[in-house]
Amino acid sequence: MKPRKPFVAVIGAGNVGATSAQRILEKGISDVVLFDVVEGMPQGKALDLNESAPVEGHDRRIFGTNKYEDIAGAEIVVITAGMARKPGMTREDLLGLNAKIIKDVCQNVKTHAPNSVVIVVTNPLDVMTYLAQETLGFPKNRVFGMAGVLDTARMRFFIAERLDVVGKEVEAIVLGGHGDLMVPVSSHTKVSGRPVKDLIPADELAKIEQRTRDGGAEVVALLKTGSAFYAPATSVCEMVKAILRDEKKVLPVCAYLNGEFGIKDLYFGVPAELGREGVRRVVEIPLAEAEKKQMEASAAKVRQGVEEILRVAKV
Ligand code: TXD
Repeated sequence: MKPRKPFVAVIGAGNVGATSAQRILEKGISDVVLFDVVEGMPQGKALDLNESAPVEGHDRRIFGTNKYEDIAGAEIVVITAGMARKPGMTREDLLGLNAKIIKDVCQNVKTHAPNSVVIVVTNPLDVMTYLAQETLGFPKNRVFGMAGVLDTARMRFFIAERLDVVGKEVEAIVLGGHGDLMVPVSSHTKVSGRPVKDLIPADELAKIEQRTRDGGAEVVALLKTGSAFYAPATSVCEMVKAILRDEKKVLPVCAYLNGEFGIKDLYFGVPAELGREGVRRVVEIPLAEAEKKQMEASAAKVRQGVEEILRVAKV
């Protein structure tokens, strides 16, 4: 049996990859091909997930594989292959380790799924997305990264928890690089239509913003053996759905910038409209002066990482 088109290929069947696959199947979005280099592991997880379908009541199928030929025809390729952080590690510590993996994966994606839309998840996210596009050579709107949906979800939860409301009532957006300098845009944050600044005192809001920046590390410190995967997988699934269903939905995405927000030749977290062809356009929103400065600092840090990767990976 083969996956029914349009289907999604997930590269890396670890925590984020397998959980993303689970979400895609259980929400009935598409069939999935799950690839990993570890023999038997993607096949085992696929079998386990297929066996859940009768109880879950969906009709989607997943196929586990160690052969890149099986991703041929995928509409979307989600790349989660690579190392995750351990306590005390920054995302940047993963740079050299994951660069090799991303290059290998992307060479294979280029050969076997040349028309796909590619979502990069591997950290350090903004730099790996840049490297992925360089290696793939695909149009830049067909290669982008997942981080902003996750960072924003974290901020929405922290605000919802503080105000004792449901998370979906909180509208927020976190932009910039997926690192310590990410930019929670409180000037655009609203709860049931009301500006958050009218609901939470400034000093408490600043703490929530900082907790958002440290959101990944907070989970890593508790888990000790790896990093977050439930909320990351939900975020991947949200992007996959927007693309496959051509929703033209605006989400915070690590997209290629060519002058937008005053930034050039960089993959960076910005609001972007997603549809079947990938990023349809970057949506520029007005920012407060302080937020603009934070965006500049974050972009400078991502650029440093890109320069390092170009040296290390010799693209
Ligand atoms: O917001 C975000 N972008 C992120 C990113 C949120 C959460 C996790 N983030 C990063 O995703 C994390 O820092 C890692 O770099 C990746 C994957 O995290 P995950 O938690 O899923 O890591 P695992 O469980 O260790 O899984 C990684 C899998 C594992 O099964 C390896 O066998 C596989 O990657 N792997 C490979 N697959 C294919 N090809 C190659 N070369 C390869 N090397 C390892």
